[in-house]
Amino acid sequence: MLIGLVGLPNKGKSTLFNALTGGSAQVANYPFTTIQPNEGVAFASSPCPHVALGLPKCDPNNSGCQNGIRKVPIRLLDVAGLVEGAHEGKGMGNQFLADLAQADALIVVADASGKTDDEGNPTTGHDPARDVRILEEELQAWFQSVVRKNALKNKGRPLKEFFTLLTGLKVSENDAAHIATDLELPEESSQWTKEEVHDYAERLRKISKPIVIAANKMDAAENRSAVLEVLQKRGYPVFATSAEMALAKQKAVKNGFADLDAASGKLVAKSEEPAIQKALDRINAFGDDGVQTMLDHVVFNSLKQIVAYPVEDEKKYANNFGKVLPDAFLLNQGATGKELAEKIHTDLASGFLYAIDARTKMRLGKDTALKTGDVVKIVSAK
Ligand SMILES: Nc1nc2c(ncn2[C@@H]2O[C@H](COP(=O)(O)OP(=O)(O)O)[C@@H](O)[C@H]2O)c(=O)[nH]1
Ligand SMILES: [Mg+2]
Repeated sequence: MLIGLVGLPNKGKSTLFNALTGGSAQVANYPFTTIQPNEGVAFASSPCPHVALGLPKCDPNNSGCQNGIRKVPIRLLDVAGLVEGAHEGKGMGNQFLADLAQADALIVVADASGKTDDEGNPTTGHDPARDVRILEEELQAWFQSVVRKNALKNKGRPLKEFFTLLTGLKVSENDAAHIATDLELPEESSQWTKEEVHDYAERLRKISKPIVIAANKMDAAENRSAVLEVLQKRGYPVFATSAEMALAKQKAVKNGFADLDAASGKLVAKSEEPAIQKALDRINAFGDDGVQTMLDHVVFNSLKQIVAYPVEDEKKYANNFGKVLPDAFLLNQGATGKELAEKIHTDLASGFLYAIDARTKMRLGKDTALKTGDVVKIVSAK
């Protein structure tokens, strides 16, 4: 799972990236090993079943558990340089677009305070909807150029082969074909009109790169509800965020100035010093920084993921070494026990016999979809 942070310069992408990946060093084993310089590990959060099962604790291995919340790692990409004209190669734009092709979803970072212009220079009264529109136009132009290029390349060949060419954009051949049928496009892709290329690219973009908007720098916005309303008109989910507040909160805890009260999400001062108290009061007064809520929305709503927990010993909710709920896996909504087996190991999947719901100790039907929080024992011939 790869999520890209995109936006015009100085809107807060890197700050958001740092806020979301800050704690990543604390979790030892990620299910992926190669991490690019601008890539980090962030965490989708979901209630850990150890709480509802009344277990004293869990022993997370591929994930973390904080205050009863399971933290499932995902990859996050800070994509700088997606400026106006990027699709024509401006500012090494093509390279950034190539990085983005692998993303499953995008967070478009807008400056809700209106205090940075298109180039990232200080200003006042900048329309934050522009921050989204320019990005949208760049993404659209990029998708159009990819579609046009491959449509011409596929001249004289069956349309089926054109869909295969698009898989680099992380779109399934099924989805690519479905859109073409829906738009009633001609079989010969090199004959598609400009409008047909535009419409096809737009549908492809929306399905392969779902967007949410971070209305960032909300702490510095003058009229929060007005800004949100303007951004909501773009037609994507909008989240009021303050990456700066999120980072400040983490730093206050890390530096020993405060504890985080899990229930209220507020900082509790550990120091009597007025300057520190004042800084903490400011953070607490702002309230929810919105950053984690937004990421969870991307994973569980935009990308329709669930979290499932495989165990070998369903009576103890543990693996063979007695480790309780060691692993958490993200799966597509609708995934079955077999698909969970595929995520774990190819042997487990090829020898798959059936799955057991550890809560009920009952066999799951072959086609039964797993639910988020399910604890599952896979029974395999291998
Ligand atoms: N007030 C405020 N400033 C922010 C916030 N997020 C980022 N900034 C500031 O905006 C500037 C640009 O941030 P940066 O993350 O480097 O932007 P990028 O170019 O999009 O990566 C820096 O001075 C940040 O401190 C926020 O939530 N609130
Ligand atoms: Mg940056």
